[in-house]
Amino acid sequence: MHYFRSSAIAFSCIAMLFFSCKPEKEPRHLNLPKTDLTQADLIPKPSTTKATYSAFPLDQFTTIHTAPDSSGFNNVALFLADKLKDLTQLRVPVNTEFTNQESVIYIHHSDSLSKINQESYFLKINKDSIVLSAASATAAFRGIQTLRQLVPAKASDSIIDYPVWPIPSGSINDSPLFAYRGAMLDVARHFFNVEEVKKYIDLLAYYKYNILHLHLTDDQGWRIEIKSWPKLTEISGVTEVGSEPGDFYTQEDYKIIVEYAAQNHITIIPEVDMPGHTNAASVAYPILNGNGKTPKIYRGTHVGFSTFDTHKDTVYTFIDDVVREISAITPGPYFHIGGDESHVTKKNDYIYFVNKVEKLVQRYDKIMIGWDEIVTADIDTTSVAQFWSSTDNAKIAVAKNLRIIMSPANKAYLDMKYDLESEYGLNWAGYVPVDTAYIWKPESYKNIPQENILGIEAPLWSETISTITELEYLAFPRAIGFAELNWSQPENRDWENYKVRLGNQAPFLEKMNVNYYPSPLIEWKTESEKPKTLKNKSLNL
Ligand code: TNX
Repeated sequence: MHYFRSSAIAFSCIAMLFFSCKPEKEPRHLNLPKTDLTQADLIPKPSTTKATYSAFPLDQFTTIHTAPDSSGFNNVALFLADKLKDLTQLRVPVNTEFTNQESVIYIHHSDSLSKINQESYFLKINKDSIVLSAASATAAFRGIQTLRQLVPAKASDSIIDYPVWPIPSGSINDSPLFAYRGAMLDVARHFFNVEEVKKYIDLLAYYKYNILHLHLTDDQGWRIEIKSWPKLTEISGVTEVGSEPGDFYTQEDYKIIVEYAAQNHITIIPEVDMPGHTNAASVAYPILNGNGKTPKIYRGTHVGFSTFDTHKDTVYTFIDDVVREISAITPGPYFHIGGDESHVTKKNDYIYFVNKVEKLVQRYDKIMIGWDEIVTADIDTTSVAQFWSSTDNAKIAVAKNLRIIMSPANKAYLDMKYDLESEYGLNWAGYVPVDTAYIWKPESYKNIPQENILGIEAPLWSETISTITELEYLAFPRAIGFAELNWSQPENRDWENYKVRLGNQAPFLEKMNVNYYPSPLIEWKTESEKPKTLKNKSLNL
């Protein structure tokens, strides 16, 4: 039985002539299931959710529209249409002239929401429309992720002869707790190519991350083309930990990553680690070296043996060129200078170095970020400290009223093993099972005042991983928990409740072909009844 009138279709299509059109449907009372929006498996959990227990029928009649004057919203709508196609095979038209009044997803800018927070959105799901009001295009993008998570995996059994995906009705009011919701990927110890980074971005965006920090240089390799110092990648772009060759990003590759991240409303932060962790740079240009030894290619995993010569003018000319070239292709506001584990740099030299490099970073209009050791220098209050291990440094950062990124290794390091069984990872900061990664309060950790905290960043160091499959094993599911700690209000976070929602992410993760660690703490709702098996891959260390 068909629910549309052929005459109406013909009339509408002729009237619209050049515009793509969809057959109009008659008002119908579909036999859709009762729903409860408050029980949806949303991660991160939204600020407030109210249910109205019916459903919006996502089907072949659905169209997406954006307010004509909302810049950037059209792209968000196209993104949504693309994801709905992946989920349902439906081709949902965006901003076509023909509007089916019965099944519209309408996305628009709201002035009142932009007064609350630039990422605030309000999602109202009715029986015949979905209205997404958003503070900005970025806020709309975050709201779209919520909507994606509400589309059921399977179409509903209904009395009609075409598939319908019932979206639970009600309203969601949502804003992030932290403005900075980050992940870090070490592409220096092992290289991950553009396609692999894009896949990581896809997954991060789905959980409302907005920062991806790339650790681009270290003792074992230099991963970003610098045109004025070509040997960096010619010599040190091709080595990494273990016996396999490394690789690097040309500036064009890097721009592709930056652009792809921007489409996902994610900012890329480049890191050039210095004055320590610089063996690869010194192998390419020995004049930079300051540890008194002849620099040699290094494929091991020890840290703390390398340093730049902090008193040479050439070193600062070099850094100026590097910061200038990378900043020119980095639209985001930050430049990360590393600054960690400079064990063979004298204390005063370290301070002198960080002070000088901060000025270089500022010359190129970037805000400096550094690992927590940088607080021992005389840094500006505009600079940002990334807390990873030293509580003393965290105290200094607070005393200096710096903004702080929270990456405590014993909670937020994605490269720590989950448990004794973990195939990959390190354990110098302890084991970090899925519950330990989730059950802590970033907003009140180590007495750091919430006002100083920008948000959590979860670093994934790559000494023990060399493939995307291994990356996924360490990052997932823990990265999903950090997404919730970063976004959701503390009163909305609860391990028992989170655990269930996490288990229900399995169909999504499987559809995305993510090799997540099937932690025994979680009841995974896999599509197939088969237990999830791990893909083994030996490391060439
Ligand atoms: C410490 S965290 C490091 C990295 C290692 C990591 C391994 C930090 C700022 N430095 O060089 O890769 O531990 O977990």
